[in-house]
Amino acid sequence: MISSSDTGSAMMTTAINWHGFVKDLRAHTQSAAALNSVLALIIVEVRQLGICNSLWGFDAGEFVVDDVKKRLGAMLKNVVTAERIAHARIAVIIRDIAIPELLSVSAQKIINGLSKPVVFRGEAIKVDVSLGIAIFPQHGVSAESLLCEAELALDSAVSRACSFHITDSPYADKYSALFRAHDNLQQAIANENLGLNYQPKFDLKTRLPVASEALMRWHLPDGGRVRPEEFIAVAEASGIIEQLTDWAINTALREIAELNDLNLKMGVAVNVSATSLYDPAFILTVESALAIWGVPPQLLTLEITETLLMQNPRLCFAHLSRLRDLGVKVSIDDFGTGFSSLSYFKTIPADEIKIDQSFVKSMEKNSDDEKIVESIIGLAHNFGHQVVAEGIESSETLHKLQAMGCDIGQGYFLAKPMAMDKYRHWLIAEYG
Ligand code: G
Ligand code: G
Ligand code: MN
Repeated sequence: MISSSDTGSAMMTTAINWHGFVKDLRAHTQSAAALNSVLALIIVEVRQLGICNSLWGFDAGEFVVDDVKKRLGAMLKNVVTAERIAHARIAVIIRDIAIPELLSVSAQKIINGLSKPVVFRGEAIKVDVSLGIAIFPQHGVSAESLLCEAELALDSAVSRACSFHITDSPYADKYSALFRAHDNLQQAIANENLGLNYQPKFDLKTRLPVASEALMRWHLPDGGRVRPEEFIAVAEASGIIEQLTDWAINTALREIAELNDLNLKMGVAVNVSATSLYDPAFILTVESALAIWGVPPQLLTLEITETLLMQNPRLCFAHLSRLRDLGVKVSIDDFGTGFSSLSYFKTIPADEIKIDQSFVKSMEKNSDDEKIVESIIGLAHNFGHQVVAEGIESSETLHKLQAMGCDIGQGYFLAKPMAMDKYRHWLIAEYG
């Protein structure tokens, strides 16, 4: 039997109305476009709703969401819609924004207004929120791109532990256009719009190239090229990163196998995003790619960024160990930026440490950075890892690194990234 108070709180439930909200947002962006006015989309996330549910029950969680929604509707003038769009998220549309620069003041007002505890059955429940904000037309001209912007801004607020974030660039519009232009990734690959550039890595004792790092490029029809740091995040968010990583590994191994056939036996390093590494199927992808292209596993290095590794070290370490069991080498990229503790360092299943280029580039000017580089080299050697310095831009830096006993070097001073044709010719001309 349902008690009367249960019935009362069940009625408090605010249904998730994503479709209704998107329809509203479309209508409001269209009228704002017609009236030449500015509107703001704010996504409010109620933090720790799960904890609230566990402590006080689901009724309490629902009550909190409903209360936040009501308060949001009443708090600011010009709020045209406040809808629950996900379990812990409420989206608000504010129209006729006269001075977009003042939105941060509105955001602060919302945060203050929501900081007063919600009282549920005599309990004062403290509400903690994060806000993601995007502005029409500045950050997106469609409802979808605006939503994407606001969601990204919210993620960014949450990951930086800030209470709110206003998106700073029209990122989604640019990339949704990019993705639309190519229909899907398969087509981009089939049309050979993706390519790898190879940047040599040199043995610093012999100055001979020992391997290269494969760096992905997206070639646009207008001749422009997009660098991975600009599209990897989008690929991760849209779920096509596995295909991209798969493509990068297979392409790199195919091209390296062709070099092997020419007696140019060179290793290759492929950058792998942590999202791909988390996937247990990734190990199988690597194993089958090695078999397909007939490349000995020792010639493949996988570079994983230290920061990403430290977000879930247990899972990453387990998968990296299995990759090393295949005979593949593991390199910790951008080392020095991820604050791994020494207790982690001793257990990292790695063959190679790549010192982040920011330290290497400023070695000449900054003696602290020089000390950091020297310390990393010593630390890595003590744990039996090979050390790579990336971002070598001058002969002074090169000589210092050689004197410090750094094993491998990479950088514009030694060689820039090259397309495969150029890389092959370069290898033949210099070392063939
Ligand atoms: O290639 P630069 O030339 O712009 O590379 C920028 C960043 O993108 C680097 O941090 C590099 O590690 C990363 N990167 C390059 N190619 C790939 C790739 O194939 N996959 C992933 N996940 N990252 C890549
Ligand atoms: O994060 P990752 O180490 O994978 O980044 C490699 C990136 O560094 C690529 O974008 C590559 O083009 C770039 N790079 C390589 N050598 C140098 C260098 O000497 N100077 C600068 N500025 N960038 C470099
Ligand atoms: Mn790298």
